[in-house]
Amino acid sequence: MSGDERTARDASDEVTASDAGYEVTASDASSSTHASEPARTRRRPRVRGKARVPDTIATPTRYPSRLPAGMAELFLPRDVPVVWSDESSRDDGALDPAALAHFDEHGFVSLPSFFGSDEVRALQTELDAQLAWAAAHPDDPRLVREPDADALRSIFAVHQTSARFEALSRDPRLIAIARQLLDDDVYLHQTRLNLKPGFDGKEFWWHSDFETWHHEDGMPTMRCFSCVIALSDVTPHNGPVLFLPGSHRTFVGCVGETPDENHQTSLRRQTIGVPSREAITALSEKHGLVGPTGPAGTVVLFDCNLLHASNGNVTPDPRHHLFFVYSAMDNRVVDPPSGRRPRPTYVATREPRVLRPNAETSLDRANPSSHTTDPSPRSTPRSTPPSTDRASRPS
Ligand code: 6CS
Ligand code: FE
Repeated sequence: MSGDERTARDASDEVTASDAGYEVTASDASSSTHASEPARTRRRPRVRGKARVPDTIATPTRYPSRLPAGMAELFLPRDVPVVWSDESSRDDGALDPAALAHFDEHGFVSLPSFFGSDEVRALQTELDAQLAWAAAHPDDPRLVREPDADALRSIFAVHQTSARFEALSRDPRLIAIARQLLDDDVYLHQTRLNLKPGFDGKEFWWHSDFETWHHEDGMPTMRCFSCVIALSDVTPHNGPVLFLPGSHRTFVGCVGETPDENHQTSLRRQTIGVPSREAITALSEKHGLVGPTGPAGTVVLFDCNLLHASNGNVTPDPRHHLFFVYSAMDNRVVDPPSGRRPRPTYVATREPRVLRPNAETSLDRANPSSHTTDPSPRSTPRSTPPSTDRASRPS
């Protein structure tokens, strides 16, 4: 058995960072986040060894990753809650205890037909409007294309390009769930459409979102989750998101340093910040692998550190997803641990705004939202590329 295999197989419960020469102490941990420590810290990673912080990490972090070649992959037990609120503070109308327990244990929960058929029709109409807008603005930086083709893979910051989706992100049901899971006011760290058209939709490789959001965006800790709204039926065949349930309780520190402007390639095909094949094998043997399915209107919630991936779509049927990434206000982004320039604000907001529930949801409106005004916080005209955002340049 190779050293890598041994490390990966021991992975899930014990910290193996001493091989890598790390020393992360409690005081490092608290100074690394620039945010208040979690109210209910369960267990700190016990990482011993001589301090040898690689050049890629400028600020101490309790979640080291992007490690230089030759260092060992790390497996750190989660040190913060998955469900942050206590029983008493849960909002009515949010997840029931069984759904909450499922999310806590497995790192995700599927809510079939969360949105009804009228709502789904309205969302699909809005999807079509977004695709038409994208076709008319092919150079907009919010558009991300497939790795080896010009086909559209993602549209980022749809809360800027679609008034309807922006309003949907503040649907009272979703806000109640977000507040329940995160126990705080919440903001949108990222929104996007992930398109997987029939025949042409390509895969997403295994990764933890938090690994990237921590190292490239400066998200302090795992107090964040994705809300995935199916805009088309999701079957076992057309590329459902696959999860390693339970993997959200292990942070995998990945080997491979971050290239400059990594997002320009990583959003098309991620190769940096991904666990080794040995790690994925070990974690899937330990936890199993699931791919929740359901009709359009199904909602899947998953923790920011849950390992996930999806296959390409060789079927004729599309698999289109709308993503809202909710994060706690207390978990607002800081400077990334690398000291590098953070990613553009259309990928990760740097000016969080508290989301207030929308009394009248966007779905009450009959027509797709207009693109004549951009509802982004700074009211950027839609013709202005968001790459010129102040926060996307070093300050
Ligand atoms: O890097 C990111 O932020 C994005 N990339 C992936 C593969 N998942 C999460 C997120 O959309
Ligand atoms: Fe992801």
